[in-house]
Amino acid sequence: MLIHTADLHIGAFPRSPLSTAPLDALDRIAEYALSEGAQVLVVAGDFFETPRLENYEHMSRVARTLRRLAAEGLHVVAVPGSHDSSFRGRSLLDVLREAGLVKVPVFTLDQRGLTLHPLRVGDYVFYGLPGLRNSLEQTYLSEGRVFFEDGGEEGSRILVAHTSLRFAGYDPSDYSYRYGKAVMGGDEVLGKLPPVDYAALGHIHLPLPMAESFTGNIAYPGAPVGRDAADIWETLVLRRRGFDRRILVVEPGSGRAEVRSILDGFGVGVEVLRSGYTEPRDLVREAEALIKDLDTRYKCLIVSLENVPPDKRPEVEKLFARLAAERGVWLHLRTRLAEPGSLTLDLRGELANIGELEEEAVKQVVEKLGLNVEPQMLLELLNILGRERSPDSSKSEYVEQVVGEAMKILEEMFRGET
Ligand SMILES: [Mn+2]
Repeated sequence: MLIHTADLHIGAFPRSPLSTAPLDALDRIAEYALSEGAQVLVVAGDFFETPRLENYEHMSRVARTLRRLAAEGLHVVAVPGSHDSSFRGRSLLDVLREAGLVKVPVFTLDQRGLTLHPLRVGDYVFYGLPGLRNSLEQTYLSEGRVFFEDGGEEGSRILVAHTSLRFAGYDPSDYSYRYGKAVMGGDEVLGKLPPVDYAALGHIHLPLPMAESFTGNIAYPGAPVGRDAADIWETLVLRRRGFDRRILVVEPGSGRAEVRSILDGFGVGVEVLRSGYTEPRDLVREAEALIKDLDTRYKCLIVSLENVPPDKRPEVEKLFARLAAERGVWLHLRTRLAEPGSLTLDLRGELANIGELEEEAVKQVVEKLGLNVEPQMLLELLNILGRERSPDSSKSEYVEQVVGEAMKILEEMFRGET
């Protein structure tokens, strides 16, 4: 039996009260895996928030948890996601694999396409489809250029894939820009591949199908915590629908699996405050009452400032920042995205999600300004420049590293320019 999770995003919410929530979630999932007597814990991509996690305390905790699972004879199988593999395809998973703490199915890229190599673990044979930059894996899938290398292995075939698929009448790209374009439907993809008994997916942070238990051969468990305000918002929406965050317990059969959800809030409580007041103090008082009602380890408050007049916003923001700091609350203030200016971008989607929104914005800026630059490079540059300093590195180390990496990207960007 397998435990299927994905999108842990360890390292997300840096320097915020939520920064340890993904680590706690991993611990909790490990406990479930042990108590359910699972053979394998599957992490379908985005184990980490970034390819370089510089918080040693977080890394140590991950290593400790994985070592405990290894000691109990439980295997962890993971694939790189779109977040945790670098521009050059390197990932922290490489380090954990070398340390013997996770197993990563091998893939090779060549003229023919993407070839997935079998990895035998316990009763199962795993194939791993990584999330590639620019969702390149989608191209390979749609062109029918994903192959399984067949080692003649016996056992249930499990595909672990980090990609965006249309699913059970749900198109992720309709819903939010952040998932990129879903080129294909789940059935279509499975139809082009050798038969699998279960496709363990990652990338979409929402649980799909949104059912407690089902029989099927493909599913997104959804993220346990997520990585940004959009995910925290979704957690609230899930609860309003009587659902929650979850992991999946999977018993693969022949061509399909029996799947059951373990619903869990992973310690994250969320409240939303819509401002009807114009008096900042009233607003803060209302927020305090909401926070008091949260009895979870992690407290999140989303405040919509639509009704606060622009001249009062700085005061409101200051009051809320203080409140959040005092109460150890993760706070998200929602305002209008941007005032229309000379460069207007068409960024639809309900919520400002930094990751995918950034990607779309950069793409549009490059196009509208007619820049001769790969959007992906510019994004990489922005990521480097915007990186938080880890508490373990000195200011000068940090500056040296950021400048060094930024220079490398700049050199690459302007290579060939005369
Ligand atoms: Mn993710």
